[in-house]
Amino acid sequence: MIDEKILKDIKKLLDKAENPLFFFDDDCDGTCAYLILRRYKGFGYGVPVKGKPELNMEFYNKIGEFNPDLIFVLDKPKIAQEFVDKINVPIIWIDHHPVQNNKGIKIYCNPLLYDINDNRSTTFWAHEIIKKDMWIAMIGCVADYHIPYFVNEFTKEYPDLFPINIKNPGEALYETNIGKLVKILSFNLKGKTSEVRKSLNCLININDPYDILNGSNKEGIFILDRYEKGNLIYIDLYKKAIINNKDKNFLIFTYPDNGFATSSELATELQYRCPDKYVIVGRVKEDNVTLSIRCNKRPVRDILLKSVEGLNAYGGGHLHACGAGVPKENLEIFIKRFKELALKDIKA
Ligand SMILES: [Mn+2]
Repeated sequence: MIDEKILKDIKKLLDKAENPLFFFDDDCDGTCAYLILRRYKGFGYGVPVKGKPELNMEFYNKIGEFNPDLIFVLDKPKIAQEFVDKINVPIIWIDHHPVQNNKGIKIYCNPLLYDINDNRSTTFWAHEIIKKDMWIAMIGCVADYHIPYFVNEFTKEYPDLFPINIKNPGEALYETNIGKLVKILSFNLKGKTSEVRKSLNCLININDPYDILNGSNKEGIFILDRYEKGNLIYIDLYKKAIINNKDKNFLIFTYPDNGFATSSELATELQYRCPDKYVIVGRVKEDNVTLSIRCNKRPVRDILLKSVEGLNAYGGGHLHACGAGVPKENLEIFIKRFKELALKDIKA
């Protein structure tokens, strides 16, 4: 468990900051963590970090552009040491991916430092720090397949967003309005940078989740509208993936890039609907395939890491949910290795 003092110290630094800058992973967890901190502070620039798991020198120009006095890095598994070394501004890194050994981080807030089984989401820790915007905290936690301890309090306030009988994260995602909000938020984080920025600005200003669900003000309408456009693409891909679903142990589905990267959401939902299978969803863009891999029944990260060896590929993430990038020409061999290793685990 992360020490109360660390959480308090982070809040103090945020309170004192005159120009905080937030780098955050552009998924639901990273974004909700950002929203919780940013809404509390009332100002500060936010930079979504897309794609690659590392915050690296590509983002160095943001320091000169915004001239921050405090930097948050949220939900990014890695920060290039060179990036840390070159910056003369304190960095607070809140994350829940495998522990890294960077030097020069002011506060490294990662539950895995204290308990190898505690990988509660970045959003969860942001909420522990701020203790506000519980509805945003619920969205980020449920998106990361975790039901936080404050669920009962939340249900009392919003019974129709999260009914009392919901006990597991899969149900929470696919049978509740909080789950719908996860999808709404996720789809708003995709697409053109300028559109994503508009969505984020709306989310900073919305105080009631029903404004989104019912589209009852102009921010809510904008968010709902972008969601509905994305959802058409999503449903189409989902149907194709399910039709291809013949194998007993594996559900493997790839689709060509269409500017709407939704492998992660697809993989998570397919895993919920097909809990006995290893799920691999890949988006093919030019010569590369970006993969989302899920297996709730068995750990899958080691299988992934072994399968990418020597293939000019990368992979990583959580034990039961991870991602990888594989050159298209190596996809077949990757899948073959992955299946062999997974079948060994099934038989064991
Ligand atoms: Mn996360």
